[in-house]
Amino acid sequence: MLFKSLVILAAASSVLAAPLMERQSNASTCTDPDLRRAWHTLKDSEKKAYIDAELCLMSKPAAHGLRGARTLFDEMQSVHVLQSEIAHWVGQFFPFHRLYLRAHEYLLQTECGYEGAHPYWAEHLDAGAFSNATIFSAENGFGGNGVGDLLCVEDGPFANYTNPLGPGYKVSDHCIERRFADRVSRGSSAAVVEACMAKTNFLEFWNCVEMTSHGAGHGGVGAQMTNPISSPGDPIFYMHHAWLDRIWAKWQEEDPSVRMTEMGGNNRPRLGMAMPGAGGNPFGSGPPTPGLGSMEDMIRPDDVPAPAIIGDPGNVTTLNHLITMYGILPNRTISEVMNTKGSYLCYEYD
Ligand SMILES: [Cu+2]
Repeated sequence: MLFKSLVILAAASSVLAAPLMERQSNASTCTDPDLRRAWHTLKDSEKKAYIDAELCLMSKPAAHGLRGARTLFDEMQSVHVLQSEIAHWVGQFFPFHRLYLRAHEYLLQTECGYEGAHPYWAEHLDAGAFSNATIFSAENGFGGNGVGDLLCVEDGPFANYTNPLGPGYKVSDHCIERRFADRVSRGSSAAVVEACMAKTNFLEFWNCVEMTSHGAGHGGVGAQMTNPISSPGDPIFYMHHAWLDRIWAKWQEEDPSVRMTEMGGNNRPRLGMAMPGAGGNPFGSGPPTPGLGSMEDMIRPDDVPAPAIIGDPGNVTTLNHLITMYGILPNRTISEVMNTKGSYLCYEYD
């Protein structure tokens, strides 16, 4: 992608804008997909380009009027805060996060000149040893573990960021917090992923991944990442979810005639699944997170509107279900994001 962009840049600057523009749903189909690559395979210069673009989002003022957000980075987080309850333990868990990642990538590209595709964290390679993962390098990664009572990440590029959202629905300034839990991160292992990949229908596959690999990644990084509402306050969130999106894409590719249109599940979380383990780890995986408050603290403020479910009149998630990005990207139906190489999205994973 980077190479491709450079070629395009050399060819004609007016053409450069084309791949960065929001693709329209009626555009021609995807013939030259962007390649989303594993973080550890990127050159140092490519890692730096991604980190610099994320820092750029953290420096640019909010532009979409989302509550509490000061920067574009915060606004991305806010899109998750506002919809957490209808984006987890529901049918749109995978499609929502797929469009959400595209929104993040789109802002990196259009607002901050990022020319690469969204990388992912090949998390299974670090399962059981997140604290040693190179992605948390201070020099060319996301910085390391949190320190002190507040669990603040004090090394690496994001050490000085003040995040105004979270924990949960709260609007309160805090650092980016982490507390690695290597035991919990074992749940990101290749064996666990394989077990989910072997599931033969979408409902079993989705529940398997959300319960295991998804929770292990959040719990294994710890602190802010264990919060099901405000977790995108840690920029590693996007790398974790790109890995999960890759798992879904690879599963879909194993039987595309069925799995590119296979959707289902409930539109609202089953009782007890949205916020399991009140006072503990809300992803249901890993130890309680001291210093962040319990789930009881995460009272929904009156000014947060109840998330709306549009396009699905019943309680079963269908391809007509509308996913909203609060204006960062136009709303899309689930059907439009089912194929990463379709008429709307155009990328693949290595
Ligand atoms: Cu999420």
